[in-house]
Formats: sequence, C-alpha cells, structure tokens
Amino acid sequence: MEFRQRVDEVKQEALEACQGAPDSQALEQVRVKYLGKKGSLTGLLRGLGQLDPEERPNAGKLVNEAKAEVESAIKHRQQELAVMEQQRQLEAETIDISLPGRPRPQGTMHPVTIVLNEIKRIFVGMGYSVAEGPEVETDYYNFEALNIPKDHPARDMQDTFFFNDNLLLRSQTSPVQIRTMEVQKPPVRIIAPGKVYRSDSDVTHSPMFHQVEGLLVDDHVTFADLKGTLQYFAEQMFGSHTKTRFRSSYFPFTEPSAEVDVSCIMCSGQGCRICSFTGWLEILGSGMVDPRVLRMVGYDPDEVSGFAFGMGVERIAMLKYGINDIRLLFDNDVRFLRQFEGQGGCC
Ligand code: 2U9
Repeated sequence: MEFRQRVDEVKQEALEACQGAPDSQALEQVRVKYLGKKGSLTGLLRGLGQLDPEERPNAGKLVNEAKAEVESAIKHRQQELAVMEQQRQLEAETIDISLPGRPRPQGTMHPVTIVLNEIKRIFVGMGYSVAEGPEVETDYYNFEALNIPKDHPARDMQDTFFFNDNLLLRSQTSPVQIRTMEVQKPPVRIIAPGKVYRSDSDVTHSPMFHQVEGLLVDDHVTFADLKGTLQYFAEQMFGSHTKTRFRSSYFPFTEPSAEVDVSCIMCSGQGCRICSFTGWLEILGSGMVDPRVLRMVGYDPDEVSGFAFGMGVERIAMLKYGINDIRLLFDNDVRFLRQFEGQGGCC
C-alpha cells in the first residue's frame, strides 16, 4: 500500500475515533493510540527511515500534517466534551426548589413575657413611660427613701438578700421611681417593670419574680385618679366586665393605702375554688404616695401629690391562665410553654 494511502487511512480512523469518543477518558485513549509514543501516527514517522531518501521529506510532511489535523480534532472534541460534561453535572446537581422546606422548631412567648408586654401596652396607652434601673441596689434606695428606716418593722415584711450592710438585691422596683424623681420634676408618669428578689419560696412565691410598679405625680392628683386608672387597667387586662374592689391596707410608702381585688375571672364573682368562694382575687397594692417620700426626693407635698401601685407579674399570669404552681413559670418545660403558642404576638 502506498505510504500516502496508509497515512490517510490511519488519519481517517483517528478522526472517526475522536468524534466517537463519548467522554474525556475515551478521548485520552484515542490520543495515546494515535499520537502517543507507541501511537500509530508516531509509528509512521518512525518508519520514514525505511522509505527511499527522496520520498522521505514529502512523506514526513504528510504524517506531520495528519498529526496536526488529529491534534486539532482532539482539541475540538475536548471542548465539546467539556461543555457536555458540565451540562451533565449541572443537571445532576440541580436543586428542586419546589420541594417544601423542613420546618424549624420555633419557640413561643413565655407567659410572663406575654403578661409583662400586655401591662406595658395598657399603661403606655395611658401616656406612661417605661423606666428601668439596677437590680443591685443600696439600702437607701430600697428602704430609706421609701420611708422604711433601719429597725422599722416594715423591713421584716419581706426577707431581703444582702451582699453587705449597704448593698442588696432590690426587693421591689420602687428604687427606680425614687431615682426618676431625683432627676425629673413633676409631672411624672412612669411604670417600672423588672426582676425583684426576696428570700421566699413555695407554690405561690419565688426568690426571683417580676414586678411592675407605677407612679404618677402631678398637681391635684387624688385617690379618684388612682381608682379610675386601676379600674381601666383591670378591664383591659381581664375583660370589660371586670369589677374592682379597694380594701384599705398599709404600706410604709403610701398613705392611704389599698389592696385591689378584681371580680373572679373564673366565676365572674359567683364564688369558686380559685377565689376561695369570695368572688374576688387580689391583684395589686396601691396608695397615695406618702408625703415623706415626696419630700425625700425634693418635691413639695403641698404643691404636688401622687399615687403609686405595684403588682407581681407572675401572680397576674397565674390568675389569667389558671396556673396553680409558680414554679411552672421557671421550669421551662416545653410541654408547659407550648400551651402559650400563638399568644402575645410575635417575639
Ligand atoms: C414610690 C412610692 C410608692 C409602690 C407600691 C405596692 C403598693 C404593693 C406589692 C404588690 C405585690 C408588691 O409584688 S408584690 O408583692 N406592691 O402592694 N407597691 S404601692 O409604691 C410606691 C413605689 C415607689 C416612690
């Protein structure tokens, strides 16, 4: 067979093999088979020596041209295969965005947070500001400024956690109101929500609980203002049919003082186990700010008067949701907490 024909045949065979290579691995085998060290086109170059000397240059040119054509065909096929392989990979890795997502477990609002937010909403709606202060307090702000001097029997009304003679964990949020009045002239209209601490623990008491106290000081503030404010609060908190009852009481920082009951939210005042068959539930304490407290912060009790009130948030939550053990509010058992799902809006 003539040399030119032999070169053509091998080249043709190589070009067809190139085109038929299904992937880059097969294409590499084609390259090795025809252009590798022991490849057939390389073999033809080596065989040039057996030709007549005058035929060699032409024959060499022919083989080199055939090699170049096959190399170019391999390159071309390589590009084609790269595109195809990428396409195949993209299809295999495609994310099905129509698949529904896996739902993540979502927390719920804690009942104390729900009630705390509700109390804030009601008083902010009446024009009160929210004030906060430190939980570690001095004896002066927690007791002295509230008309509870050392050795006063009222100091025994609650067991306080002391760090030393002067520093303590606040047993009420009243220091916040004292601090506010020290830096602000009347009118003052604030609520002070926050954690308070008392050495007390049973089904209705916890050593840490949340209080909201309120204070309003202005010209001509009367007990009637206090009654109207707390009646409105009770209706907003427990429903528009709720009645209130003011029973006279004693607090060192208010005079006169009153404990406030609402008509039982379980039996609407008919009498049931929850209200011990009285028809009433105690929800807070209140009174007119004692003139001595006003004087202590530099106010003139002949010029201004004020009312104050205080409530335990856990107690309100227990009444509102029928919870009979305060510890449920602190255990964080999800089976308990899930019962408040969907209440209190978004976190
Ligand atoms: C200032 C003046 C007066 C806040 C008040 C009460 C009555 C009260 C209790 C309710 C349940 C505490 O959490 S509880 O145990 N509080 O009965 N608190 S009047 O009076 C103030 C506060 C600040 C300057």
